[in-house]
Amino acid sequence: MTDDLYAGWLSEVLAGYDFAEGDYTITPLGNGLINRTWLVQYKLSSYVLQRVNSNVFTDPKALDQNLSMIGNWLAKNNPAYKLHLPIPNTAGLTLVSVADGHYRLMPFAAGSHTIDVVAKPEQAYEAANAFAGFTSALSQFDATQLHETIPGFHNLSWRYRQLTGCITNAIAIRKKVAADWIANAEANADIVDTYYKLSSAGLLPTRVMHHDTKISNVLFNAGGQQMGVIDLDTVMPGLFISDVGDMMRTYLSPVSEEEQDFGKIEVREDIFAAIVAGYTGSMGNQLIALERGLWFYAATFMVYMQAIRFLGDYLAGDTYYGARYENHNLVRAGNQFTLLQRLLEKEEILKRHGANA
Ligand code: GN1
Ligand code: MG
Repeated sequence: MTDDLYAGWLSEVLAGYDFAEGDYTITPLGNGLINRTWLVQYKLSSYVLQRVNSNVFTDPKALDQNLSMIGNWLAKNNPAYKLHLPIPNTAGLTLVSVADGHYRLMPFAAGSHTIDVVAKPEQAYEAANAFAGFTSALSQFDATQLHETIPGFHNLSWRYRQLTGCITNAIAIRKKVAADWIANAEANADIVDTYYKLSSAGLLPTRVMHHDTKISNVLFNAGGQQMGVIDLDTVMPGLFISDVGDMMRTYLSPVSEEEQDFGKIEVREDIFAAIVAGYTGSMGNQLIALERGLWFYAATFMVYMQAIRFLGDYLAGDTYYGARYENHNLVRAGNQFTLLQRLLEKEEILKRHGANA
């Protein structure tokens, strides 16, 4: 069945959908770091049940409101675009609160599957097409109406200040063990300066961005074509560099942020080109010249941000991401700083791929 810890809460939530106990099975799903997710099979249908991590999403109602604003707008203005939004329970609620926390139930898209690693450029192309398709479907929706579900989430100036605070407050031993990576963060802080200039100039359009574009958040059909995007909690107003950059961060290397052997980290140029082509495929006519000049920067921006988030969490005692082994978040940070290095080594050639878009 499922983690016993949650079993009682899950059946309470499902009772609100009139799912009778005994008529469904529950199995854990996915490997996200933040929310807990289960697959529910009820009679002949499948659903995704998720518990919102309210340490991270401190205002779950804001998250729920964002999705209903988007859902209502799409139903009226762009019904052909399909999103897998939470289903109302018998009381009409799409966010179900029980004593343990807040839950949502989403339909599981029939015939879909997800993948964990980008094995070939076609997959990167399809994913980029899916995320650009999402932003494009909502291009006439006023993104500034959306709540920032995590304030400052992709604000690199703020993330850098957060790191500085973590360095100041860290216990001596952790600060010492992390010294090389702290130096690395400081040595690459020009990425923060560029972000500051870009964001304060106010020339980049505010768009509806997904903010978590890892490949496991894309649905694929049996033929390998994308069927849309999932995991919508971090959908917020944002900048082009977030979604494009997070795809680069998570697709370019054949190994993930969890890899401990940094020698395996590399940047695959054909994947970079496929992300650019896939994104342009759905958003090409909407991107402004400034955005089209930022493909490479987007990659460095997101890799650097993730590196300092892991580093900051290590210094703060692993309170955000958790750690499954000693120094886990330091290893994750080192992995991302290594990926940044591999990217910077290929700056010229990658910029050429971007210029061809
Ligand atoms: C978190 O929970 P998950 O794995 O979808 C994080 C992302 C990070 C990612 C790194 C709300 O996403 O920003 O990129 O871990 N989400 C939040 O694996 O912090
Ligand atoms: Mg997520």
